[in-house]
Amino acid sequence: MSNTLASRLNLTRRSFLKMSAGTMAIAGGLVHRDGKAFAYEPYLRDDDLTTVVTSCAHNCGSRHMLVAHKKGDVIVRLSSDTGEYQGDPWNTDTEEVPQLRACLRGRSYRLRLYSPERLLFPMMRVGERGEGKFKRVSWEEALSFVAEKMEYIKEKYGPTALLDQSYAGASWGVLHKSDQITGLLGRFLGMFGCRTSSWSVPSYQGTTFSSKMTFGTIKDGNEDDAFAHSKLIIMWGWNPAYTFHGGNTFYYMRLAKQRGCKFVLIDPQHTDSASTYDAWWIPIRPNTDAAMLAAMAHHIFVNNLQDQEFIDKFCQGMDAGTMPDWAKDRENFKDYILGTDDGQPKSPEWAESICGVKAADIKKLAEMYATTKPAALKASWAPGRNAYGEQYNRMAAAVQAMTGNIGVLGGSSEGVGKAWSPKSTAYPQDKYKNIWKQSIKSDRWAHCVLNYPNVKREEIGLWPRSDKTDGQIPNIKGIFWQGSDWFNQLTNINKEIEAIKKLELVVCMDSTITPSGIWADILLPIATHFERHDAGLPWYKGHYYIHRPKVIEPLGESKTDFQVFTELAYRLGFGENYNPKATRDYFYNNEQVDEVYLREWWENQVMAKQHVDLSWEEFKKRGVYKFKFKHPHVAFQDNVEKGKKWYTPSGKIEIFSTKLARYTDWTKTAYGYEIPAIPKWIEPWEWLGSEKTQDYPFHLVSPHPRWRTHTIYNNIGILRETYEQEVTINASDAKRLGIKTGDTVEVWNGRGKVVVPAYVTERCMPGVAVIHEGAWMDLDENGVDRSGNPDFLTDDNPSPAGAFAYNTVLVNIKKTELAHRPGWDKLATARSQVFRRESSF
Ligand SMILES: Nc1nc2c(c(=O)[nH]1)N[C@H]1C(S)=C(S)[C@@H](COP(=O)(O)OP(=O)(O)OC[C@H]3O[C@@H](n4cnc5c(=O)[nH]c(N)nc54)[C@H](O)[C@@H]3O)O[C@H]1N2
Ligand SMILES: Nc1nc2c(c(=O)[nH]1)N[C@H]1C(S)=C(S)[C@@H](COP(=O)(O)OP(=O)(O)OC[C@H]3O[C@@H](n4cnc5c(=O)[nH]c(N)nc54)[C@H](O)[C@@H]3O)O[C@H]1N2
Ligand code: SF4
Ligand SMILES: [Mo]
Repeated sequence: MSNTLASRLNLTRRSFLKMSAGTMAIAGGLVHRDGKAFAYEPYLRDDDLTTVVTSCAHNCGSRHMLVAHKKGDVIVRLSSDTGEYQGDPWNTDTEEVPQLRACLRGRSYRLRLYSPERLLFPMMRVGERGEGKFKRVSWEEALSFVAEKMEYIKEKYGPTALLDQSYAGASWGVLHKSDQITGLLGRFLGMFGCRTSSWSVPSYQGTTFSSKMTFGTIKDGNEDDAFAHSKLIIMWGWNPAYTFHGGNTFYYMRLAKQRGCKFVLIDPQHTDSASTYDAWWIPIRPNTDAAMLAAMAHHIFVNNLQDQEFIDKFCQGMDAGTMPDWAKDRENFKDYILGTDDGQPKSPEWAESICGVKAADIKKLAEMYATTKPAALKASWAPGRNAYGEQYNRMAAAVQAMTGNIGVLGGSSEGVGKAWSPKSTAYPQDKYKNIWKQSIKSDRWAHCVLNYPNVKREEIGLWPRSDKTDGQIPNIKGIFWQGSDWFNQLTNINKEIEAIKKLELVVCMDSTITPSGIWADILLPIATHFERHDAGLPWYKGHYYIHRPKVIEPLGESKTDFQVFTELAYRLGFGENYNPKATRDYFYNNEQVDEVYLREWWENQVMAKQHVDLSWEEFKKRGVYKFKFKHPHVAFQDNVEKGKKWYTPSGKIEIFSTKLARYTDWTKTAYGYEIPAIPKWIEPWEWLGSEKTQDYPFHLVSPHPRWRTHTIYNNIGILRETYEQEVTINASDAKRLGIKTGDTVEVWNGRGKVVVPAYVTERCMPGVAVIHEGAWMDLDENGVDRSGNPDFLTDDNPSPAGAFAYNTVLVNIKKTELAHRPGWDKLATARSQVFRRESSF
């Protein structure tokens, strides 16, 4: 760094020298230069190793313990919870205090940590965007580049020009966070004064809407141990054997099974969860769930099986008797179901033609659910990740309520399903206020960029934060990805590819070379959770904290996100405000500061507010703290047992929503379109009942993979051996198309084309195709994706309440001569060689 640059950046000579020395010290210790760092010594016994308790990470549905066994600064083995670390006897594993045992992904983490795709140095693009050509640069060059571009863009395009696309990759730590609400990037761009936020959650935006409208909160979930008390569990679009929703869900469901619980699966595919629990499988046409639930409600009403006492006491708008006085003339739920106003009873026979489920089955299930007490209808998110997905979620809540299964142990009111709340943030929240300049629906950024300024509010789900900026369309010129691989994961990637060409700055902060990173201008190498100090939080279910010490030194030149943002903030003039406990040399010396944040979090929040009687030092020594509750946590138990009001305008469970009923001008809302005040079946824009099936006869759903966390772990060879990225289709469809298992096929629609092998089975209903999300996109010269990433086929058109319509997709399928490449195995390794060869080593 030159002296002029040092003085321009307002560095003292002392901090300048420290920085230079630090840089050299790090370069001297580069791991990949040191052959020993990668040497395997296979027969090391535990006595020869240091054992460190930490937690697994990422947005995977759980948060388990990982125990690192290391030799020097290298992790040579990973194991998991044995029950002993919280101070209990070895092997403690009870219903109250279960072990937090890692899955195969977590146990293979070493291969991700030390993978060839690991990003070790800052890299700058030298070719065209997306071409994948980068050169190694110093941190100094990288940060100067970013800071200068940021100032230029803000000056030229105003306060909404930088798009925050942080997401949950670094989730569920308390200090190194990447979410949109309390994450590090939001505050950084906000304090800088140039930020468009991305407001919608891909996972469950329709469900969020539903939970808020119906219950006034998204904390409508029980803790997983409550499942052990159910007599009937209906897995509605839920496959916990694959898509984890909590760390011990399966354990508690197995307890339920052992105690005689019956299981049902409503899903277009017969899942491994259904096999495990010997569930009654009801295959359903995708996206028709609201119709089937309406038909169940119909059968329950006409046979008077509803819990009328519960309805009268706790619900608004379930029937005429529970309508509020001010809306007596409006349609209530029962009238809609019986067809009083529109002349169409939503009977099982009506639903049969929509859902492809026999009326007799709908009646049988409705009776089972209404008469088995307690029964858990777990309405998962995938059927709500659809066009009008919010209607499915609202309908499920209505059926949960009419059977009185809310607020009781063994029942379920999930929705979003948040339950126990950890103390989740270690920064002083007041100082770090999230600053929003403008907010759009996350997967409409490309639409916004391509059509600016001729964009209507509802097209991008514009959510005004203040009157001053109300209606102002953001002029997006730059993107930051931190903890997200969103270029690979949002809808309609081909549209994103068009839009990214118009940007002037694309920054990717990641520990790995990712498919998104390939499209960036600058890659900043980020230390993983093994290389920094933090505490791990449960993912929605479970009540515990896991300490995450710095297990090894950061590989290569990686820095934590917090270090990078703090250093950039100093360069941009707000460093002290951004990270008030740090001084200017935090980029090289962060450990004490992080320790202070974490200790304060533990002492002031966990110990003081959650009545935990374990000192910070003791917590660090043990590595885990598990809460013991007297009873399983059940959402809304106090409402039902003690008369507490729900957080809705009426204080009741709102089947008829006060808020929705009172909107008059929908164009003034982020939704843009009318949403009925009671749940209704609304036909999706693409489904097996639509005319588009003439060209695209298959309905594609893209669930989450068992062997990956979205895109994470796609490059792990041993996990790869357990699966294929493939399209699953029914045997009768395959026969008609002349396709056998293992044949390479192309799957396409008007938005894109992907190439994958086929898997032929009876476990997927006819007319339905399944491709798991998260494959690393890999384009050929004609723009065809060879990896089989379904987001080349998904549509970015949003559902009115904001749901990402990931599962509302029609496609066609045929055998092909085109080549499938299962992600980047060879390519990635080769590519990472390119990354290194182009560097100065
Ligand atoms: N292993 C693993 N676990 C994960 C994740 C991961 O990437 N990997 N991701 C986590 C995250 S971020 C999330 S959001 C959750 C997602 O959790 P979910 O939304 O529950 O999971 P999905 O895997 O998308 O879908 C579950 C089931 O829904 C079915 N389905 C799809 N469309 C429909 C429909 O229209 N109707 C019906 N009835 N069924 C349908 C699918 O066939 C699938 O079997 O999972 C979390 N858990
Ligand atoms: N077709 C289809 N597509 C979908 C879905 C679907 O059901 N169908 N589901 C959607 C859903 S629910 C979700 S949640 C999204 C997930 O989409 P993403 O959030 O983009 O998926 P991840 O693969 O988890 O990407 C997280 C990235 O963060 C990085 N990371 C991890 N830790 C850190 C850290 O500490 N710092 C930094 N800077 N980076 C870190 C990881 O290396 C990884 O590259 O996918 C969505 N896409
Ligand atoms: S479920 Fe998630 S947290 Fe648990 S070990 Fe697997 S990847 Fe890690
Ligand atoms: Mo998600």
